[in-house]
Amino acid sequence: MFEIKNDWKLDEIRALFEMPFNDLLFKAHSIHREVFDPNQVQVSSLLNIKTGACPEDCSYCSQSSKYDTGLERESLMEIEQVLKKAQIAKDKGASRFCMGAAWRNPTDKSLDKVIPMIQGVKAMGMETCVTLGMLTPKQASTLKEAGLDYYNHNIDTSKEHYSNVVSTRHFQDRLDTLEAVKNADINVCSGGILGMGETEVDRASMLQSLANLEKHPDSVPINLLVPIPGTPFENVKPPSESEFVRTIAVARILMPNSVVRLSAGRLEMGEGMQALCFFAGANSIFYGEQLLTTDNPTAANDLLLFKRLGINRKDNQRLLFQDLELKVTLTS
Ligand code: SAM
Ligand code: DTB
Ligand code: SF4
Repeated sequence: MFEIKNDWKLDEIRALFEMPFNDLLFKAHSIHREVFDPNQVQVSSLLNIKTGACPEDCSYCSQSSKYDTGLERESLMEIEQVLKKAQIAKDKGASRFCMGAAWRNPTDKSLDKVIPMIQGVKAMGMETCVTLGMLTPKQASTLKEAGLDYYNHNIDTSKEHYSNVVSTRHFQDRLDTLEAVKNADINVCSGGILGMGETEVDRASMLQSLANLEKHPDSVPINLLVPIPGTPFENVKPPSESEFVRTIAVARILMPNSVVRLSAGRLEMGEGMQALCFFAGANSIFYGEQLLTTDNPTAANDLLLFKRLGINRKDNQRLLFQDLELKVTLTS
């Protein structure tokens, strides 16, 4: 464990962003090694259990009803189908299964349908995570009673840039849900997206909001925007590779005990960039061919990446990967 600080000043964080790249990475990696095994990366798989027709207007999202993204709407999946997908993810080596729904917030009736999914996935021996939109404190307690391990709810960007990204809710709404999740004693997973026209100061401010929460999120996903045709952000200029890696490094320094997830956007990242992100302190990925509605690297490619980088060779996930490693070796 590392000393936790949650009174970070914006200037202190900006100063980290402005450090020479090598110094910043060295600092982040040194902290990373003190807390975590630097060659271990946690793997989570994602499943969208309800697709599209979302009333929110998040400018990055394929599932908002406000934009014509060509996405086919699907109502809540049946539990049998969900558990089948979860078993596939488990067989491929995922240790956590995260279910997402395109809701502004779940109704109590829909939450009742998600609960057996959580229980079913847990019974398979995987950790569970759901991302269902805004929650009331009572709904958060219901999820806790169902045995939920993690709730994902991203703040997405800085409080200053938030209204340029979403107009149908406020930054404070996100913080309120995070508070409800924390109070229900569910592990918090919260992070953001880079590549939505934000400045470096916005990135610093977003990380400041996460790092100054009363308790740091257990898990911090850093997504690179996957540009979706038909959304307002389809043509926004992405950050440079070093800007992205810097954000991972600063997240690691500010939140030393949190797992930092290199999340959406990995299809656009080469082996070298992902390796730098792992060096800078990322120690989790989304694993499996699909994110929610867009593609992710194949499990076989990720296993090859891990093999080349010597990741997960020493821990017990090696057992889970053994079969697939063999397949990769035979087919590559
Ligand atoms: N509706 C719920 C919500 O918004 O909290 C849960 C699902 S939502 C799709 C989960 C998260 O996925 C968003 O908060 C955002 O951070 C991320 N996300 C969505 N679309 C993305 C995109 N095109 N590129 C990168 N990340 C994206
Ligand atoms: C997170 O931070 N990233 C994931 C998960 N939490 C739910 C979602 C990424 C979505 C990428 C775009 C898509 O596939 O629709
Ligand atoms: Fe809806 Fe979530 Fe997409 Fe926003 S990010 S439009 S809330 S599914």
